[in-house]
Amino acid sequence: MYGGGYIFSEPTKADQAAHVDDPTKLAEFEARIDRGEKIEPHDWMPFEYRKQLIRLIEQHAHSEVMGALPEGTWITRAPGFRRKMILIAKVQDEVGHGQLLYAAAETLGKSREAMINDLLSGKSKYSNVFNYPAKTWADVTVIGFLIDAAAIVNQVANSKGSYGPYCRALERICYEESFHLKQGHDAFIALATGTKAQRDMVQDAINRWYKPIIHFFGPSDKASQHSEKLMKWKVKMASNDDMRNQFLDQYVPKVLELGITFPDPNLKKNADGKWEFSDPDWDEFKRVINGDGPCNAERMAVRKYAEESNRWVRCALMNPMQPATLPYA
Ligand code: FAQ
Repeated sequence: MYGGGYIFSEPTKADQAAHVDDPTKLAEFEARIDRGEKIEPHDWMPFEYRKQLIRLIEQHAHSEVMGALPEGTWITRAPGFRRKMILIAKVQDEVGHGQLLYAAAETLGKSREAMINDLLSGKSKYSNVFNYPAKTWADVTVIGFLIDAAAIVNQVANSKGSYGPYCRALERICYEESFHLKQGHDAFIALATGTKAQRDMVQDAINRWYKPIIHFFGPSDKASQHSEKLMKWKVKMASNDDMRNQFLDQYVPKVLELGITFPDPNLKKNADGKWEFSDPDWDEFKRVINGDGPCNAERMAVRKYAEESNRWVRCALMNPMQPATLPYA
């Protein structure tokens, strides 16, 4: 069912270290990547390429599903019927993105169940930003505007990458994220041009979200563990620092033009066109991505509750006596 017949079972560290790819196949594979060809699930691929793709796509899928939670809590409290309908549609889209991405990761041979288990056990990560609280409606506008914008910068770049199923999923996701970004910008503008209380609320939200957004693109290029390999194999099409810089370039002016400021006196563009900012506290980033952020426990508890209370639905769908009901990816 998965990975064109290939079933990925995570090898031990010793086996991984001992694994050597066939050098001829590796050279052919790298030549295909250099020519800009797409790699498809039935194609030969290096062990490490498969493993890295599973890690990255799986984390991305978890991020979409966990990312629905901070905004989801605001559906009942959205200001007005129109905003409520839009938010319901957006949250539903995010979960749909999770579905698309789990399906893309499944083509590499890891089952969805194994991925969900790894999320729930804390083995697999998800984006840092979803471990912060959405305290006010302004937080929802910051997520819809700036987190979606950050996600688009990353996803548009990576949709030009080398693995076919991931790129196709990203293309579709980007269309929907563009709508999310527009609605987020609209809601953000409504507050930023509103009453003093609304402006204060949006400024407070920006003050709290600034650092997590800087963290969103990952550690600096010097500290990034996976970038070199992922960029060589065209899984990542831009480095963490380049994506962060592109985001700041596009969106800092859009916030400043509304009279909202950033809580960092050192945020500025230098003569080379690169953004500079204060040390964003990478220790906090590490704590958050390793399970010790302000909302990690709450988010995981909600996910575990959903997993357990809906198990009967999956069991009914996955009855082994009725293989035709399996969800073909
Ligand atoms: N959060 O070596 P690098 C969204 C980890 S979707 C948590 O630089 P890499 C939609 C990294 O995993 C948002 N962990 O890693 C939405 C690694 O740990 P590991 C998600 C992070 O992979 C919007 C370690 O640090 N998008 O928002 C983060 O080369 C609104 C070392 O880092 C994607 O997942 C982080 N921010 O580059 C939904 C896109 N950054 O695994 C709802 C695909 C780094 O060795 C509402 N992913 N880490 O234990 C990517 O492009 C890459 O994975 C990066 C990180 C760029 C995120």
